[in-house]
Amino acid sequence: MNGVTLLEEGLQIQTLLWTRRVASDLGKIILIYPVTGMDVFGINVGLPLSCLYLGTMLDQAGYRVEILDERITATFEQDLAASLRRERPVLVGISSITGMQIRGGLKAAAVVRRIDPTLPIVWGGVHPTLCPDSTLKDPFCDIVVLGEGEITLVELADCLRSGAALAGVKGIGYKQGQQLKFTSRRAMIEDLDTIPRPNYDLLEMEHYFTRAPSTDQPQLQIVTSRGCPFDCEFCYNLKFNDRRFRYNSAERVVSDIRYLADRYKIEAVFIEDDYFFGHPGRVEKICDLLLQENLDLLLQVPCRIDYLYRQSDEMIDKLYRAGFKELWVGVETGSPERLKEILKRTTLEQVREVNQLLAESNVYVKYGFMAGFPKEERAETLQTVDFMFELLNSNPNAGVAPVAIYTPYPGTTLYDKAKLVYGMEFPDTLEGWSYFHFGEINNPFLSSRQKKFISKVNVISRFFERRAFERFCNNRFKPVLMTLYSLYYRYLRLRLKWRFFQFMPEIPLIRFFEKVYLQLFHQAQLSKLSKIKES
Ligand code: B12
Repeated sequence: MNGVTLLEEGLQIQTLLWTRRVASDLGKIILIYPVTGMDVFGINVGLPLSCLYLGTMLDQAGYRVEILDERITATFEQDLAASLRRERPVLVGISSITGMQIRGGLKAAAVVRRIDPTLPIVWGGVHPTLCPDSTLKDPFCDIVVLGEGEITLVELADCLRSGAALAGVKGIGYKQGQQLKFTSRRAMIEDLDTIPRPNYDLLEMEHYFTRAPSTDQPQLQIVTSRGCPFDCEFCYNLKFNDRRFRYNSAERVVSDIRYLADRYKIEAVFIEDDYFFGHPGRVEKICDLLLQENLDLLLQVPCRIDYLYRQSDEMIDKLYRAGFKELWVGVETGSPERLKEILKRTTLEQVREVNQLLAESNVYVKYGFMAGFPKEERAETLQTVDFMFELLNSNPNAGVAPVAIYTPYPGTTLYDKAKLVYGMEFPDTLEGWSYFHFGEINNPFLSSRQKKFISKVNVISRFFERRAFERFCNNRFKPVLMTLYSLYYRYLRLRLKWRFFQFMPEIPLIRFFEKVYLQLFHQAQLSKLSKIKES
């Protein structure tokens, strides 16, 4: 095939596999992506990848898919009601992680029930998969899909359309009278290249451009792999992906990136994989293909420190030249003892050495920390704070995310420990879980003094990295805000030096202003959008 690169040739064959299964129209399906409770346009309102991947498969199978994303519309319930009245779908699918996103899902389900009480409501995603019983028990749930839903949802839709028995669909839970029935587990999709590239025509793409934190360049988001082989005690992967790591081929990854760059003229891509670097050979091949394709994009990607620690200077340089200029590294804690306890299987020494190395490159490395792990003492939280400043001071290209307050999410080892060892009580209903919001959970394994202290650290750590604060000040108040920042920063460094954290009246004020500022920012964007829609 003249003029077609090897890359495209291989994928042309692949694409053939993705052509529509049937010519005819099998009906409509509505997929819902509720608000997550921390949605800010341009910052983290990224593509609803779950609904996009599912929608693409359903579209291929002959269904007309409508994705309703509550984050991007001010008239969500009306839009949903109007769509239901316009045409009865085969099913309504709701995507949810644990926490506030469930609340939006329940609100949507209530609209469905009100308008069409017999219409099947299908819940899927991380939370329904990790807590299937309490999800399925909920009156606003008819069926749960466990794990990745691409194949299951198509089979389920066909089954509901034909009236066949649900028992024949693997990987679901459904109600039979008062009983909850679960079918056998569906095997995971081995070769992710068999999953079609997302059909972006299913979305109003203009809403999903976020900004690369280090450069503010417009970016879109992709995933190139699923799962992670490690067993960090705070992570969902153990249960959700069985510690398996599955991935797209290097050719497919670069072709997907190229497609986004060509079609949407983006300058950056956020790779949202849990463990992108899981297969070093694939990573190197991706770099070679990116360089060959000369895509010149900024790639933002999470990364484990031990991967970087094992790389040669040449490979770090190749990563940078290929576009991997923004790395997000979960360090988790500055306490060696806690680090061991949570089975992160990395060391602070590795972080120090890599940070030194990256200080000589232009890679922007952003470190993530949590505080409030079981048994964590104040001194250990202070070790975390000190380590954050050590990293910032020894690398001008380093950044730190605000210290997240550790929250025991379902399906994780620490969740089981919190329950069994500390007698922590967790919600046992879907509604109960909708109020399970990170950082607002009463962890019994911490003293109230420690909880107060960690909450302060969570707030003040927003000011540790100047560049990160500056990013939120791109408006006419910038000079004033940055002057206030510099003053507050000096005041904070003194408090940290003197280890004096009493009487911090500004803490609740900062929380309040931040919440209002982000909400105003988001609402302003929403109203701008609805005006554009109306025009
Ligand atoms: C992107 C992302 C976000 C974005 C979400 C918005 C967005 N889309 O941009 C933002 C930044 C808002 C976010 C925030 C947080 N996140 Co987050 N996030 C992710 C991430 C990295 C990718 C999600 C994704 O798109 N995956 C790709 C798609 C294809 O996979 P999927 O969503 O699992 O969908 C598949 C299946 O689940 C299923 N499915 C999903 N929905 C549905 C619906 C139906 C009907 C069906 C049938 C099937 C189905 O089929 C899909 C295709 O196979 C995941 C980790 C991961 N790799 O998944 C963490 C993850 C979801 N986040 C997590 C957490 C803990 C958080 C935070 C608390 C972190 C923090 N401290 O800030 C906050 C909490 C937000 C809140 N309010 O509660 C946890 C959730 C754990 C849990 N029990 O819910 C995850 C799993 C990370 C982890 N390692 O534990 N996050």
